[in-house]
Amino acid sequence: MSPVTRGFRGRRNPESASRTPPGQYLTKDFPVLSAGPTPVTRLEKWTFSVTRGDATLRSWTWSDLRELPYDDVTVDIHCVTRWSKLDTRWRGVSIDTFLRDADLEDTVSGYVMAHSDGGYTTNLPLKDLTGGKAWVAYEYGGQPLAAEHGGPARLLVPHLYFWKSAKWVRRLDLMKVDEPGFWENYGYHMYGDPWREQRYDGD
Ligand SMILES: Nc1nc2c(c(=O)[nH]1)N[C@H]1C(S)=C(S)[C@@H](COP(=O)(O)O)O[C@H]1N2
Ligand SMILES: [Mo]
Repeated sequence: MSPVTRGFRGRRNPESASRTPPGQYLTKDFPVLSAGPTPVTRLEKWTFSVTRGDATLRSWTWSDLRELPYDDVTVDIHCVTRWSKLDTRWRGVSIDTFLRDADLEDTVSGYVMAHSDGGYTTNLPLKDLTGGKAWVAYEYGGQPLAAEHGGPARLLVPHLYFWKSAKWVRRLDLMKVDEPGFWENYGYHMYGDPWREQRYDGD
């Protein structure tokens, strides 16, 4: 009798193995992980802003967002609870586009706090959001992003553990100094590189 396998474990091909970070298993499911209830914001009231403390550098309505150039990206995602999912398909606006439109001439802000409806926050280095590495995503698998997965729009930063991809994102706040967000305050790693297994503070 063959042992029970989860996802592709034990059967994966070399290519998917090479795309699976240490300590992760592959799944075809799309688990939902939320620290609280799913917030509901009407699209007419939805905005996305780039701020620096009290100063709003630029804000976009939902229809503004939908007029921005978008990327269709296929990426692998890695949750710190050890599931990884290959070849997820998203549509979203590159963070580069927002920062360009915000006329960001900022050489002092090295970090960003992402803020979501419901109060969730997560911190990232600014350079991890630029250079075509991160998006505000509003479609998944060719459909509008489901509310439980962060719809109407979420941050997508696939090269870091998925807790950095803030669901229901509404604001990016530029910071001079790195500060912990929600999970980082509970001992999760300040950076969260899945390939270096940066799960917890000290990893
Ligand atoms: N606003 C918000 N964003 C969040 C979370 C959350 O609880 N609230 N959970 C994070 C974690 S731990 C993970 S693994 C992913 C889960 O995204 P999913 O529910 O679409 O799989 O969202 C991240 N973004
Ligand atoms: Mo997670």
